[in-house]
Amino acid sequence: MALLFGIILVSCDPDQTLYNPDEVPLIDELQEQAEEEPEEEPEEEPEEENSGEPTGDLADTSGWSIAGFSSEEASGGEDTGLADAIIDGNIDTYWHSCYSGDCGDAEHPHTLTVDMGAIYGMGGLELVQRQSGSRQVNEFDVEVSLDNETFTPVGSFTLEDGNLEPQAIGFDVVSAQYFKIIINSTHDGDRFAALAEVNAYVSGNPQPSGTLVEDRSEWVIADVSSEQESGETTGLATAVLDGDVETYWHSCYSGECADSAYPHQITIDMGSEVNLSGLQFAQRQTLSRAVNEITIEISTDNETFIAVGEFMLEEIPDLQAIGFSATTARYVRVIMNSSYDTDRFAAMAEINAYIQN
Ligand SMILES: [Ca+2]
Ligand SMILES: [Ca+2]
Repeated sequence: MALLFGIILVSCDPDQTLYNPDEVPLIDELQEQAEEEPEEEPEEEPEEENSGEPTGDLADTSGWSIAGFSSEEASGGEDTGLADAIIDGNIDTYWHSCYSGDCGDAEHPHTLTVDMGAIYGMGGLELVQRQSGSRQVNEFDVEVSLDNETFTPVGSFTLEDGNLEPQAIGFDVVSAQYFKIIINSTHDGDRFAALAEVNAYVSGNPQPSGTLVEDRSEWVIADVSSEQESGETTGLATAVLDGDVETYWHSCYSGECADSAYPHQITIDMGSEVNLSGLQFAQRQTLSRAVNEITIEISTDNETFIAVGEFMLEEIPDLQAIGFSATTARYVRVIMNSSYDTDRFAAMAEINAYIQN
C-alpha cells in the first residue's frame, strides 16, 4: 500500500514525472518514451466497482487461440509482446500494443479477441496485469460472439492499478465462443497498453460448433475395454453407433471379463480424418450405470492419442453434447472414469460427433 500511495502522490504532482531518475528505465520504456509525445498528467478518476462476482470456474485454456488483435509488439523487445502471450499461462509474458514499425502509432482503443474453441456459458473474466507495473490497463469493455463476426457487449469494467494479482470481473452468464477485450485507457494515461494473462469463468460443458454427423455407416469400433455379449440389448460396443437410443453398450459383467471396472473406454474409428469439434452422447435411457466423468482423446493413427479434455456427463436421458477446439482426427477415444452410482459398471446408448468443414 505504501508503494501504491507513493505512486499516486507522484502522479498528482505536475512538477514530477512518473519515472524515477535514480532508476534505470526498462528498455521498452525507453523506446516508448523516445516515440511518444509529452502528455499531460492524467486526471485521477474514482475507481469504479466491477459489476459483480464471476459465475463458474476458470476454464481450461489449452485449446484456446487468438482470433484477432488491434496491434501487437513484434520487435522482440517485449517478452513476448505478442497477443498470444495473454493465454500462455505465464504471468511473466505479456501482450504489448505496438510501438515500433508500421504500427508504432497504435493508440486506444486496443482490442484482443480470444477464441475459446467451443461455446461456453461464460460468466466473467480473470485478468492479470503486466508484472512490471507498467502500462496497467484501466478501463475496458468486454464483448462476446459465437462466430467472431457479430459481437454483443456484456459490460464496461476497470482493473486496479498496481494490483499484480489476478483480478476477476463478473457479468450475467452468456453463451460465447469468442470474447473481445476493448482497452480504452491505461492508468498512466498514455496510449500504450499491456496485459499478461486472461482466463474466463465458465459453467456447464462447452458446446460444440459445427454440425452433427448424419451418416455413421462407415464408423466402426476400433477398441473397447470390455463389452457384455449376452443379456443386454445389445451390450456390444457397436450399439453406441446404431442410431437407436434404446440399445446400449454395457461393460462386461459375466464370463472371463466379469471383473472389468473403471476406467472403461470405447475407441471409435470414423473411417477418415475429420475436423472434430465435439461429441454427442446418450446415456442408457434408464440411467442405470450412467457415466459421470470422462476423458476424450483423439488420434489420426490409432496409436498416438491426444487428450482434448476432461468432462462430466449429465445424468439425463436426453442427448447431450460436449465441445472442444476443432482438431483433425480419425479416431476418438472416450475414457469413462466414474459412474453416478459409483459402482464399477458402465453403459452408453449413443456416441456421435460434431465436425467443422
Ligand atoms: Ca502470459
Ligand atoms: Ca444405440
